[in-house]
Amino acid sequence: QEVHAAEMERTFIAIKPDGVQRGLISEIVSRFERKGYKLVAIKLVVPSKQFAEKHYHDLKERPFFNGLCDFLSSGPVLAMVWEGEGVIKYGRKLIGATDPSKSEPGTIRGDLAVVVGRNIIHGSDGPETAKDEIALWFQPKELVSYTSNEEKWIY
Ligand code: RTP
Repeated sequence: QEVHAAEMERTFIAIKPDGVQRGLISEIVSRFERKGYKLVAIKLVVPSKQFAEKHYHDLKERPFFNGLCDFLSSGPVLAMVWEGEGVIKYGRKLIGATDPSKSEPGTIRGDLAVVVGRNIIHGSDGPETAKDEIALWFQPKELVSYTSNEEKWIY
């Protein structure tokens, strides 16, 4: 059966420089894979400070904005787009609360991080931001549409 790939929801997920440096790429990618979500784009990039400021533009007024943008642009970031039913909201659930000291065990931040300034991963917080962030980080041709054999067992 053809799975409704066209209208499937997509979210932007990034492993921040701390997660990359700590060797957590495979651990994090595998959690999204095993859940049943589909990877449709992935690349390793070192964002410029200006790019980081664009990504976090909503937080411009926050006291930690400058440090946050410095940090995001301090090294390689693994940028990804994941697709699946409910992936925006449930992806945030897999990630856990912003502050790892409050994230539940079993979540990515709960299991793998300690402080809010080094919380290893970012995930879009809603459909609008997902759309904007995917467009900011990826060109349309970098998003790969394909049918995986597992889909008929997931949906
Ligand atoms: P993210 O966008 O990275 O998934 O995080 P979030 O929505 O859970 O949290 P948000 O409030 O949007 O904050 C974005 C990132 O800013 C850093 N942060 N630092 N008090 C602090 O020092 C502080 N608060 C937030 C975190 O890296 C957070 O992920």
